[in-house]
Amino acid sequence: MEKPDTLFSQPKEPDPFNFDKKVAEVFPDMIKRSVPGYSIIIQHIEKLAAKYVTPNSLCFDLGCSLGASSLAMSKGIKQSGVQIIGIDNSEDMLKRCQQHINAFKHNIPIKLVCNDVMQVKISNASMIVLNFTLQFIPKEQRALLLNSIYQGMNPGGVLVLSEKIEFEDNDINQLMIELHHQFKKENGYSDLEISQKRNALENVLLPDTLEQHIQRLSSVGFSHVSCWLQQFNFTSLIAIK
Ligand code: GEK
Repeated sequence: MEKPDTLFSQPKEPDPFNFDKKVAEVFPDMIKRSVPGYSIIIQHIEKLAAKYVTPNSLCFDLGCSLGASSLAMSKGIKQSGVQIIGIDNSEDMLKRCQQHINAFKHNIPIKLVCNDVMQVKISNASMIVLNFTLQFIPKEQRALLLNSIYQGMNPGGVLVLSEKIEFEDNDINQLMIELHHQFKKENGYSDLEISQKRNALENVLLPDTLEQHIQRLSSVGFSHVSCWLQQFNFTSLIAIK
């Protein structure tokens, strides 16, 4: 039974959001109730792994949290000689991730590394997942990270990039925020929880627009780029080298 997320249910001092032990404990419940489309994205990471992962290559899960995307890739991979590398800079998340990986049956080896994704050397990759991680990287470093992903990827490799987005049109932006908050309320979060979490994420999670993502992916060199899923202000893109 998943531990329910009640981290923002009581009034508290505003503190920037941090991926600490308390967040790690409730993370599966938190992400499902907060991120529209999350479960569909995880299901399709499995399907994309089945299609794109090639023999004797590496798969990277950058900002792996508790390993949901790594486990999805491992379920989908049909090829031999493949290794999955999960990277996260939160020790608390990775400790719990290791417990998840040990608890779930998986045929493909998954190695976990505690590091900043900006420091990771990527090579021989046929699939890379950035599932709601780029939004936490300083904006001026995002093109650098995508460039190192592109350079370390084999031709024909796939990147799945999922993000919270903002909209240039103010009315649409407001509407999407409202629809997202309604989604959270329907999932049992109170107005207090929604507003305290929103304050904690201010200046920590910095969204780009969909157009900025597409432009950045194209300018680092990806040949085929498209959004394949969007619900309100949450989206997932696919980029093929
Ligand atoms: C999933 N992908 O379940 N280096 C390494 N890790 C980082 C960095 C960084 N610079 N910045 C943030 N993180 C997962 C969900 S959660 C998304 C990803 C969310 C890590 C951070 O510690 C956290 O575990 C993860 O990125 C973001 O498919 O909570 O909205």
